[in-house]
Amino acid sequence: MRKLSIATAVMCLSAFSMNLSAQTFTMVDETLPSPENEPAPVHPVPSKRQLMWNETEFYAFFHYGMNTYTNKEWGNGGEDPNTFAPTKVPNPRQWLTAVKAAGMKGGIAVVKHHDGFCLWPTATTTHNVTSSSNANAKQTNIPDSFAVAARDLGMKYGFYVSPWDRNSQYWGDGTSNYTNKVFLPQCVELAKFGDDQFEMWFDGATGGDQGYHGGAWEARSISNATTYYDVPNLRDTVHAISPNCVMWGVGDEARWIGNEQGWAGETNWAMGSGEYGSETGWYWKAGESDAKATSAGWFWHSGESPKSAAELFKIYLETVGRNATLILNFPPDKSGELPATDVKVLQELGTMMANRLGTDLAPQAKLTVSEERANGATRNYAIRNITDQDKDTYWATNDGTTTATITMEWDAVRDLYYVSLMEYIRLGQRVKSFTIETSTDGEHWTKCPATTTTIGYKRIIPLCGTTGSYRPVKARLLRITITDSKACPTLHTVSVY
Ligand code: FUL
Repeated sequence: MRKLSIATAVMCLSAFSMNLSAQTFTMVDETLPSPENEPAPVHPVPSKRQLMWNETEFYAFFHYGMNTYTNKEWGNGGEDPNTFAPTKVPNPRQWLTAVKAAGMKGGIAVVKHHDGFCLWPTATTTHNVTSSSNANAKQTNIPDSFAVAARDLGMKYGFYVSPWDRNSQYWGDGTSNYTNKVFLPQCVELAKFGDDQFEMWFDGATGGDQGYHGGAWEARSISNATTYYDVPNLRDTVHAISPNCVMWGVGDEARWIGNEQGWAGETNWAMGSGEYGSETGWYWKAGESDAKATSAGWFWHSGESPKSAAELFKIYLETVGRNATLILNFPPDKSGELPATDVKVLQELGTMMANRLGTDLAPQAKLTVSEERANGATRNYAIRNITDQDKDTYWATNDGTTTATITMEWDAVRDLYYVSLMEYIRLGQRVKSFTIETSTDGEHWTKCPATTTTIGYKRIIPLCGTTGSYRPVKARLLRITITDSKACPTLHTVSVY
């Protein structure tokens, strides 16, 4: 964004005072050239915390709590605290270590589900771990041990705290007591477990059959979550403590992708709602896909088994590879640890990720491009920027050019499987369509059959045309043609595997 020079601002000010025409007065003009010649942003653009959140890409969900011991998915809130009886002290370090092996960069721990039982000693309710007579429960403080382990392992972390609370006498009682006495203070307690949290997860579920509600055993509901939970205040309060914490769902800073099956639309805008988003959305709200890695439910259930590494890799391609983040659920069992079968599949997934997406061939390719934007005073927009692994550099065309061709050429025919593209989303999501073609000789080209519309933060295209197979295309050249863009395209990374 460029600021007007003082002289220009003064001229505008005098014009403003002469004819009082407010329309002619503006302090920011994105059409004036800047010394760096940076392209003007295409709004909306992500906030700093939304950008950092997107970079987390692939992280785990851990559903653990009262339901682990009742074999339920939704408790009614009337559960006896003694039912929460871990056979060992719950071990978040083991959870995070296991998912790190699969290439995940962080995790979100459920610390209060809809049954209202809190997995930390809290001043807001007696329905918490300290009320269980089990010795391991008394040593349980999930937010604390989860945050400590995450920092030790160099991972990002956050908490799922259910707004809907079927234990609380106050929830849905027609007053603001629940929000002011229970929910907001709980979020504050959780924010204080670390000012470096990346996401707080607020589920949208509200209402259902009878809940305990302090003994009332009523079916209750609320009509508007945003006003009931006083969301603007909630957001500001949490951000004042943990400034980079994206408030998911009810918090409105990132969106649910619209299904729990682990896929996003091939066309997927970071604005709007659902699997596909909306090209014309007014504010930035990128998609997160929540998916189960196991067969039974979000919580652990006896007899369940994990999906195979190949199935999980396909989910990764259809979410992270389609401009969404992936939060993949692995439920700890009654011992408070992830079962050995889950740990094994996570290791297999890690090996598969390294084998399939670990060696980028793009830096070795000769690059040619139809146009490079004119240099700024200290920065350039050269095509080589897309392979330098520096997220602050990018390639762009000049203003007014919304189509472009990038060709990569290797010294010999290679087996190519995937192309990964990333827009420089600090300047907004811009590309509307592109094509990918490969060639062995530079004369005959074959178009990749995958749908190639939006890119966004990241798009991974399987060159064989389908996410379900792992088949190479033999090629010495690869051509990316951007066929439509909202403004000059800006790409910061292209990788080829
Ligand atoms: C849903 C909840 O109702 C489920 O129990 C689970 O926590 C899932 C991730 O979100 O809306």
